[in-house]
Amino acid sequence: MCGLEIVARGDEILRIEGDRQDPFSQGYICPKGVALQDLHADPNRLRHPVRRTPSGDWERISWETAFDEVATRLRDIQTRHGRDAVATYQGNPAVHNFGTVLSFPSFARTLKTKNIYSASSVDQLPHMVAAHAMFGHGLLLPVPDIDRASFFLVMGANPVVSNGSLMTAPGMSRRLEALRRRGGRLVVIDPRRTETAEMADQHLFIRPGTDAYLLLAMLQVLFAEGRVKLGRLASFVDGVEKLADIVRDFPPARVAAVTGVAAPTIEALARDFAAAPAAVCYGRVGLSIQTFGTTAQWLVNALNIVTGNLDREGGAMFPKAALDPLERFTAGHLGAWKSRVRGLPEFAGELPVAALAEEILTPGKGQIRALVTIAGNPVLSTPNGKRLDAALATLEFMAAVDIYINETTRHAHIILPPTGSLEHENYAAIFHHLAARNTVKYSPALFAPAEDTRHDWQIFLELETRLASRTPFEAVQAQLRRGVRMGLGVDGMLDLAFRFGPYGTGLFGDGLTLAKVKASVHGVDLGPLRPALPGRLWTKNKRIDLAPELLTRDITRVKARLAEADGAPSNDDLLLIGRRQLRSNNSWMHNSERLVRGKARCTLLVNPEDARRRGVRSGEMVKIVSRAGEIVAPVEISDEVMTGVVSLPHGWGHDRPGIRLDVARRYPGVSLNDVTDERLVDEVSGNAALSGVPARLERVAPDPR
Ligand SMILES: Nc1nc2c(c(=O)[nH]1)N[C@H]1C(S)=C(S)[C@@H](COP(=O)(O)OP(=O)(O)OC[C@H]3O[C@@H](n4cnc5c(=O)[nH]c(N)nc54)[C@H](O)[C@@H]3O)O[C@H]1N2
Ligand SMILES: Nc1nc2c(c(=O)[nH]1)N[C@H]1C(S)=C(S)[C@@H](COP(=O)(O)OP(=O)(O)OC[C@H]3O[C@@H](n4cnc5c(=O)[nH]c(N)nc54)[C@H](O)[C@@H]3O)O[C@H]1N2
Ligand SMILES: [Mo]
Repeated sequence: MCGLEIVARGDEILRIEGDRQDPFSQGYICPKGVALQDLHADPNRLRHPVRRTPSGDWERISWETAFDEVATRLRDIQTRHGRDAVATYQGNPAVHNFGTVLSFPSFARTLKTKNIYSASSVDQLPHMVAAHAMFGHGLLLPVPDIDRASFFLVMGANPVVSNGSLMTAPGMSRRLEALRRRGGRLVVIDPRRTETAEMADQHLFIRPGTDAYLLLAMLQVLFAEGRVKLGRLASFVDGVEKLADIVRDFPPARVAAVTGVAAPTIEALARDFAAAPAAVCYGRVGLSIQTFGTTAQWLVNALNIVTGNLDREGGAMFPKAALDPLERFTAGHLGAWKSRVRGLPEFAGELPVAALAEEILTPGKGQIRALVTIAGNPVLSTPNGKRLDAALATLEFMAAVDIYINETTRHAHIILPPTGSLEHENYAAIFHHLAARNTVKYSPALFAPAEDTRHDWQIFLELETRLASRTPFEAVQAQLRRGVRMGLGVDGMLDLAFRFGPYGTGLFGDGLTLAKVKASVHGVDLGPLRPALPGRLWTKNKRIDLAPELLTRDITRVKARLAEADGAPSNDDLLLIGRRQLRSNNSWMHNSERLVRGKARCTLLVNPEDARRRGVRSGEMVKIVSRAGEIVAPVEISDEVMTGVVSLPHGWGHDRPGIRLDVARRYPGVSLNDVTDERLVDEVSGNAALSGVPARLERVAPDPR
């Protein structure tokens, strides 16, 4: 979503800079944008399908052979073991790839399997479950109107580094500086004093996993002191009394010990938030990847609603993108079926990835025997990755649609590599829908695709066509569908989406078309976010439920845990959290020298007091031990983390045999997800609780060498 100006000669990129004329990003660029040139030129990037040989080498095969073999193997396994024996896992870059967004769903439907997984359940699933329960659609996600807010309460997010997530807004530091310049206030609640916290008026440490308590207490203060003011929302919000009832049991004094935030601080925060002309509470990954993920996201919405800040300028608003994903994707349903082994609920047709390894390893009807991964690296990105790593090695068949042979795809029998991101057109369908300003932008392919290569969407279409052709009649149908989609291409489909979208006027008229968007190379500004409720709600009665049964049920668990915390003897466990770094992108941009060089970054942050108590020193190697496993990492002593908390970035651990990442393997680090625990989940959604994992430190005897 950052406009880029790329200067190239032939196939060589000379320079990448931020596009100053982009109406949204206004010249902002981050190091990962610059590193696109390394991806483009990376000799490790696959350009042709490869098949693993019995000796563990890789041989090049033709696309036709690759498509035929993958389809035949998948279909054969489904014939022998049932439909659910084939699983798919879709990773994060899939959502950034318009071709995949368009074509993956029908490919997955063709498989007719219940075993559909994605990175959603190590990320934003709790947001979606809360949005579905309250607003009627899992993708109706409120976005902070950051450019007009006067009070920005950030919980479990570090937008200065992550650049904003479910809040697309390039140039976050600039936007936060502007907020403070206009007299606004920034408060950050995080177990680590982050880069965002450094810019804030106030930073509060919070014990990992306890945000629900803090939010309940803030709500309690607002109700008790008569500060609840829904304003125009009152006419379409239900459940205010029910919420008032629930929060009564959580006065600040009751939650101070468990959260680590003093009662008067909670009271003042609640009052200031309610008094601000336009305030917005924003809770992101740190709130979702914890055991109370969905409850926390529900309460964030509730706080915005009872202070009248939902759908208000400067509050939490709903963008209007040129292509509306709400129209295109399912609104969602929760728990229509459960995972076979542990009974975790599906949401919108997907099962939580925390269950993937056990579904592969546990024998019985419905056991997963084959897997297709798409733009994902679950060995490094999902809980207890080591166990999944072992599970993948037992599969009868695995295929990967990916550009690298990495920790996950090394288990594949066949890898189908798509073109690089500069070799196809780009439209950020999902991210315009989550943006802090309405804009539309299309980027044409900069380079012609290398010879004999395929785009992601073409790969799915080819596989789908083969899989859908069970009978001669179905084969004809599938070929026809393929013909239409090949003919339209991504451009054709996008043009139709614009014409029939919120800014279009159909086939005729002077509404938005792809041609118009293409003509504005820097992007088209469609203006600031505008109030959209109740019209945009997807609930049947066009009303918001502030206290839906699905969510309020979890309060029982919240209370039980609070009572447990009261009685628990203190032990020596620390709580392990992650952290993101500017020159990193989950697990997969570590093969760019410019992003990984310098001081080793995969260090364990330990508070000075915890370090002293355990006698560990800076630079020393320590073993981090959890229920799921153990890893060894160097200590970095820092009061950036609160006492009782340690932090390690995720996405590292490039020392596994068989990967083809020449740069990354020189900066391996260790994988945080070898110690995160697949058994720790947010019970409402099944999202992995990757943050706040109990762990202890052990000193490692000095290496005799
Ligand atoms: N402990 C801990 N774990 C976490 C997190 C955390 O905060 N803490 N964060 C979680 C979050 S939010 C996420 S989103 C997940 C990410 O988890 P994943 O999506 O599983 O992992 P990525 O590292 O994003 O891997 C992306 C893969 O896509 C490939 N790729 C890149 N571009 C393309 C493309 O255009 N097409 C195709 N087909 N492939 C491509 C890359 O080679 C790489 O293999 O990690 C999660 N894991
Ligand atoms: N540079 C860079 N940018 C990225 C990515 C990347 O890997 N690198 N990944 C992208 C992706 S896939 C995503 S989803 C977004 C995520 O975007 P963000 O949500 O902004 O990502 P994080 O930096 O992981 O921020 C999570 C914060 O939650 C804190 N935290 C952990 N546990 C708790 C808790 O229990 N309570 C509270 N209150 N805080 C807690 C952590 O200390 C951390 O500061 O970033 C995206 N942008
Ligand atoms: Mo993510």
